[in-house]
Amino acid sequence: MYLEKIQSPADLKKLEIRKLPKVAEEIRRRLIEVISRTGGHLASNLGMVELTLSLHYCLDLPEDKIIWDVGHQCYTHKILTGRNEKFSSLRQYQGLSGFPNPEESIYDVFITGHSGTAISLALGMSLSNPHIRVVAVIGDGTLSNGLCFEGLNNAGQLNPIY
Ligand SMILES: Cc1ncc(C[n+]2csc(CCOP(=O)(O)OP(=O)(O)O)c2C)c(N)n1
Repeated sequence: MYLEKIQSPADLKKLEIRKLPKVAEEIRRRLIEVISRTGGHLASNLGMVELTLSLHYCLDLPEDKIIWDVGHQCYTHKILTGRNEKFSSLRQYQGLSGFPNPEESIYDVFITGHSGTAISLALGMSLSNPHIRVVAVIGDGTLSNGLCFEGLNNAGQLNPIY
């Protein structure tokens, strides 16, 4: 089992890329095992496994930031950032939140739950610190949100990539 050895993104980066499909498989099993008991966003998280693995493999968290837009797609992120063991308490009393929460982990940047704010948020963070990489993760459902278009327009004009 790879998951038992991954307590932080640094542990993930020690693995060769060819091992990542096996990690993805283990994460999917864990998601199904826990969510079938606790409830939660199953499909959104099953769809986010490879993307999250890639982001954690390429970025350097917690210096770099990932902003989860609706927030409910962050379960793989939780599993990879030292919360796998506690993941069985997802959405239970005193357990892990179903959303990102900075009080829960240094790898969570903001509490998100309403959709549409990620792009503007990522843009602001990127402008305030040009030395880090900030990624906004948003779904197709959210992208038609007016706030997203405002964020994209701003990003196009302010051009945060130096
Ligand atoms: C401002 C706002 N409006 C409506 C909702 C209700 N809502 C929760 S999830 C969701 C759809 C999100 O779809 P998508 O961004 O594609 O993410 P997915 O669930 O597919 O991962 C909506 C409309 C919300 N969270 N915030």
